[in-house]
Amino acid sequence: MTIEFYNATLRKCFVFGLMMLLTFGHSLVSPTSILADNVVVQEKEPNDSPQTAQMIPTPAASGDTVTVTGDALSTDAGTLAQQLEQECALGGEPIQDWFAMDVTRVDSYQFDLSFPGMDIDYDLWLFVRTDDRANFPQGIKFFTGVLAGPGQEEITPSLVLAAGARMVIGISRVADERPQERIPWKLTIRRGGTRFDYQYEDVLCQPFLGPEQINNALVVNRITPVAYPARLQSITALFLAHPGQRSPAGQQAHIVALVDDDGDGNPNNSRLLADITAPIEQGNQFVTVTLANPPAIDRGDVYVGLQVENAKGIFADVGRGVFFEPPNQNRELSYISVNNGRTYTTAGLQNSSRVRFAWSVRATLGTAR
Ligand SMILES: [Ca+2]
Ligand SMILES: [Ca+2]
Ligand SMILES: [Ca+2]
Repeated sequence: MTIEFYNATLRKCFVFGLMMLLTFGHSLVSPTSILADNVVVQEKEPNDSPQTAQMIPTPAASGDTVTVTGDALSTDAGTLAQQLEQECALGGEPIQDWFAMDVTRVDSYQFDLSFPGMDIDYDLWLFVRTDDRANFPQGIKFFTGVLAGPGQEEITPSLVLAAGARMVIGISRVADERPQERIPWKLTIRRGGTRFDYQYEDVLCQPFLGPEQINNALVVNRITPVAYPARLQSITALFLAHPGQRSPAGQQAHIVALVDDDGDGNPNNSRLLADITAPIEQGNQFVTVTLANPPAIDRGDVYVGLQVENAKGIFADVGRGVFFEPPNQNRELSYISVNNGRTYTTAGLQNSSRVRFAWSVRATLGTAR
């Protein structure tokens, strides 16, 4: 199945985008232990644009870290991320220091930006390099960002990154109380650990509304655990309030998880792992449900999703796909069932410009040991 939709109904909403950054970007993350073989790299200027981003090494194995040290003034040369400017109204925050890192193996990677001074403010941005210059003229596609207030470290979830992806990392010195002082920053990238946050889409700045013609369907994203045995710890789904439609506020969402033991990309022989009713307190929010005593998953795939119920204001919300670049361009991650889970087909989500999307459903898995 190919589900095509248009961007006409998208909401350009700065407050919403920021709220998402602050709430989801700062989801609870327990730092993983730092093992030996730490690599420390010095920043090399000029690294002031996505094109001149400094290549940095990738942590070689689970438990390894790569640390980059550098500094910035808010008046240093930098580059605005056009996508953020145009879609989020987050313009006016040039990114002074750019880095790039090739993901050689699928794993979780946590990005941690620290700096001294309670009145100093840096922000951290993550993009994925793309060849789709027609839709992304700077060659980068926004993935996520963390922009806490002055003095606060910026820490991402332990994001699962696809092998073959080139991550482009931006460090921005926000105008703060000491603009004349060059302040050092330290970026630490930790690979692996016991936590794996699966996020295939970006809804932060441009919360695309999903296809409203879908109703009473089950929509799920396929997750292939990085390591086994794994445990599904939580599922996080976005529930947008669609203009002109009933609000999902106060409704009960039906959230599901399936296990497909053979992991063949066909969930038609999957079994139900969880079927959870979750209250939606208000619209335009992520709802996270935590599984109690989840069983260990030894092999195969997990599918997480929800039931679309238009009458309750629950639609098939989507975000822009971030890991559909070569060599991952043929992967299908989003599926749909229109017969109550009896059979599923790939959803093939894209807009009229052939930009691909995924259901805005995420999950956290842990190691089961
Ligand atoms: Ca710098
Ligand atoms: Ca720079
Ligand atoms: Ca900040």
